[in-house]
Amino acid sequence: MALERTFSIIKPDATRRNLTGQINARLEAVGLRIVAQKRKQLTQTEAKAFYAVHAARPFYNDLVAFMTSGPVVLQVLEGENAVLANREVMGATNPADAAEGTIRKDFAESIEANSVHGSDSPENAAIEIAYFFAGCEITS
Ligand code: IDP
Ligand code: MG
Repeated sequence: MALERTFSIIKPDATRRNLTGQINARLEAVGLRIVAQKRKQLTQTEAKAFYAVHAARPFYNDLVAFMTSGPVVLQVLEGENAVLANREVMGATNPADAAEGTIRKDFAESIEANSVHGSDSPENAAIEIAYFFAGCEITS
């Protein structure tokens, strides 16, 4: 087991419903520590670049519109196997498939408006963290 960092976003559907604290409590309950956090309105450029891997998918333009439809909360989470631990507490992409007790099962509105983002690998976590946070903004 290794102390690891992952990147998380509380998405606009969740900030709109004032769920930041409830989602943070779920993260902390599974041992993830929020070592950096900031609320931000993403620009089109930022949302497009962040989801560039999905640029060819039919939902890309809708996804960018959704991610810029309101403020998000950008986070760096730290803990044992943080990438996997966060994916587990998030639940499946489609809330209809998400396990009981996961964030997406309990809060997501749809497969698109699914309340949270979490990195899918340590390599992508490092890239995503560096895109939104300077090293001096992250404190263990
Ligand atoms: P993930 O967030 O569980 O890693 P990805 O496949 O990486 O899922 O997709 C990124 C985001 O794109 C999802 O969280 C969701 O907001 C959106 N998305 C994924 N699949 C669909 C879809 O079929 N329709 C609409 N939006 C989707
Ligand atoms: Mg993903």
